Amino acid sequence: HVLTLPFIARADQAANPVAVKLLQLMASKQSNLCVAADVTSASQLISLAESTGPYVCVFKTHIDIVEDFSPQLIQDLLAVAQKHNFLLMEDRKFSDIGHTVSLQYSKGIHNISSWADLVTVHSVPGEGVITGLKSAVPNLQRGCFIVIEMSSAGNLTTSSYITLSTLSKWLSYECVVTASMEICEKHPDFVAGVVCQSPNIVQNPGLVQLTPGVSLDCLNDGPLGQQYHSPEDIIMSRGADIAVVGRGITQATDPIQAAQEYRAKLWAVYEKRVSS
Ligand code: BMP
Repeated sequence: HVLTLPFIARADQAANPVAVKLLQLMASKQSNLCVAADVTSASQLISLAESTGPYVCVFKTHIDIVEDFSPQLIQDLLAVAQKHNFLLMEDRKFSDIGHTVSLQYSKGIHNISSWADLVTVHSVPGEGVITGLKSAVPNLQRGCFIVIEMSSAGNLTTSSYITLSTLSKWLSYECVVTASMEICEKHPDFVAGVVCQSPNIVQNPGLVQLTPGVSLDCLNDGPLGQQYHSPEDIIMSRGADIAVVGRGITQATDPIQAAQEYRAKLWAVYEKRVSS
């Protein structure tokens, strides 16, 4: 079963080269922690990468929120990624037609395809969104994560309240998951994994499940809609391979200590999972 298979064994079964590298890196670094670096200045971004870098497998950015963005920031980010051995994920959530996403990926001031090992993409536009992204990076080792379920309250991707009266909602949810997984299977060279909240969506051991909404201290962020779960819940019950932690680390009094604590707790639950 996927959930009890160690990352290193799954690396042999991954088709996307970034997924192979990621699973190997997770095993060697003993980290299944992704930090969500939702900060708005270049200096904050670099100092967060420097301080949390030793403890993460993936450093996830929203590069369009950085107010003083410059190409130098990317050079600095790449240097820190190399120094601390983590991958860069730009959480762009591409969601347009293939032609447009290929331009959003490889053009503009952020030139995402030139530096981000991984990007996120919504499956809503259909397969063309993947072919569009792929067409922009014919000679680069790049990968994407398809967003299938979201962590936010009231999102339209949940099956958690299945009753007879919501049967049609459940059926449409099932269709979205199935169709999204079909896209994954059609593009194994480019799809590294999925972003979701439930176990059993990922059946292929070569795909990685990334799950946001993790906190040791909070259950939600009030009216903004984020919903949090514990490391135990996210790894054991929800099937996460990588847990995404944002404010739990970025807004901690001591982000280094918080990153160490999240890494240790998340890794311990993973070890429990594979030995069960
Ligand atoms: P935080 O832990 O501070 O709530 O941050 C969560 C991060 O994960 C954010 O960067 C957000 O964009 C991302 N995310 C999420 O919260 N839920 C999803 O379903 C998908 C996401 O990418």
